[in-house]
Amino acid sequence: MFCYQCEQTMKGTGCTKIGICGKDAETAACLDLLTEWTKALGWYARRARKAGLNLGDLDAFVYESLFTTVTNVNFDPARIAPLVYEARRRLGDIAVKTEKNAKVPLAAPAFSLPPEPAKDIAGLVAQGEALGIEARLSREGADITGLRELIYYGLKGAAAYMHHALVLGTMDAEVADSFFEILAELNEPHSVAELTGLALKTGEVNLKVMALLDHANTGAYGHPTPTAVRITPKAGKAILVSGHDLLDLEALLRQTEGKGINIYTHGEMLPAHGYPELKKYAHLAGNYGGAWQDQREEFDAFPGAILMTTNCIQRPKETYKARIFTSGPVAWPGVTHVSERHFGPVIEAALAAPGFARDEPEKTILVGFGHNAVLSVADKVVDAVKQGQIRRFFLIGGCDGAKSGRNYYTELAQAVPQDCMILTLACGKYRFNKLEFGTVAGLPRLLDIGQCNDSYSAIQIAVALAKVFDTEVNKLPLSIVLSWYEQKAVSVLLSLLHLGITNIRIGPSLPAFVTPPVLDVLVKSFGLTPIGTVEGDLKAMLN
Ligand code: SF4
Ligand code: SF3
Repeated sequence: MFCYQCEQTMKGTGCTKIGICGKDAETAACLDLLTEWTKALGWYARRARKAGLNLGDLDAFVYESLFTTVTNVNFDPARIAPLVYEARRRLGDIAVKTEKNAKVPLAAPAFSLPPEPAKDIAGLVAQGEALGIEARLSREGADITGLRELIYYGLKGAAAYMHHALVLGTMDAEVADSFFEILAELNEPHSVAELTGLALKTGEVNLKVMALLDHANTGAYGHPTPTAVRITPKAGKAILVSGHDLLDLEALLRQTEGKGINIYTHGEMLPAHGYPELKKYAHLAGNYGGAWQDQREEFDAFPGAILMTTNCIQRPKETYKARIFTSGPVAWPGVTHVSERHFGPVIEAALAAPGFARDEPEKTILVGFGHNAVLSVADKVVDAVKQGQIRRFFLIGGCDGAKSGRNYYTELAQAVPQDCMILTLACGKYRFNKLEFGTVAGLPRLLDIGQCNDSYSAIQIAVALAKVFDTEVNKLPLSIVLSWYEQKAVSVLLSLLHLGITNIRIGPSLPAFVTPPVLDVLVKSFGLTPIGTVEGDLKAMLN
């Protein structure tokens, strides 16, 4: 196997025997095979759309396939194989329909299709092994391969967000066509410059997708409002919900109403507490634990059932394997997968578990500072900046992870001067969101904007402030320091670059798939900077 798609990749170069994430070589090969079929499907879909064909729910299938390959989502070849077969079936179907529709004979693609999917998983694994990144590295070299991966990872992240928007009823034909277009281009030969352009286009598409998801979330659940969230348990039976899927959480809240079970959020589900239509459920009791990488200890200690709605799942310990469940694209061999949001088995497991014996003393943190909430106090913020009460804004956010070096983000947040405000989002916030930051100009100094996709909110806030100050985002007193781990962070970064936002700092280490010449382009064009020391970076940002 060879995989270098996430930040914790082995030795910063690539996982070759087993993933640090727990992905084994069989799963990696099946995911590589799915990748190649999805790209080929994209090529045929673009051709069919150009011919004016209606492709039905193909977009939903493509989003699901791409989402499945994101880090820490699906570790189960038995659940990946059906997607490979379905991709093959759909490709054949579209090819036939397009041919039938055509007035002149159509040119065949210039690339070769993956081999006809084998009948069993061992056969699929053998096929996937021959199609991995290594083959392309030796064919196209590190720069081109890395750029193609950058684009593909960005698209995967965008697909995850689009999947969430779609389950809430949002569809968008233009976005679907853009996905097909980018996938199609990944099959074509391209120069470094062309691929860099395609990477920025991927960022543009992801920006649209994040806007759609923002609309879908706020349309379904209202605009988040500042909300104190309990971070200590209450006595009683309990279910812990992790991941990003708000619809899963809502369905579970409905199904557990009146059953005496408290629902706790974990990881990226924390921002759910800010949404009026979710916090109205009295049994949405609080937030438990920290970011994803601490789950094996935290889930072990949690006295109830656990539901993983999206990434990041880690290899479950035997101690809780029977009371952890997956939904949507998430899968782990031997873990019960809940389909169609029928959470009966999760509820039964929660009722069978002991639950929390007593109320712990109440402690809370604040969430719910989406664009609507922040912009409702924009006048106050602008006055405070004009009067010198707020010197600067720091956006410190992104993914958390297990590798050392991430204490940089805690130390940076702590070192930010008292007259500066910190905006945060995604699971990287757990590095500091339970610390006391006090207030500035009568406002909390730490504002939790939401999940990683709520980067859209951060962008809206920055754009609105730039308008009030009659300047551009890059000239605002704003510094952006991102932490990345998986591919959604890649899509967010590409969106920021597409918007022309410069001087972003990124860490804790640089992606293995970005080669020095490509990094050089990003540094020269966008001032993208690897994080350094807290002291040095802070000095530079405050200057
Ligand atoms: Fe390694 Fe990350 Fe790939 Fe897992 S997702 S195999 S940790 S690079
Ligand atoms: Fe975290 Fe996995 Fe990226 Fe939505 S939950 S941010 S790492």
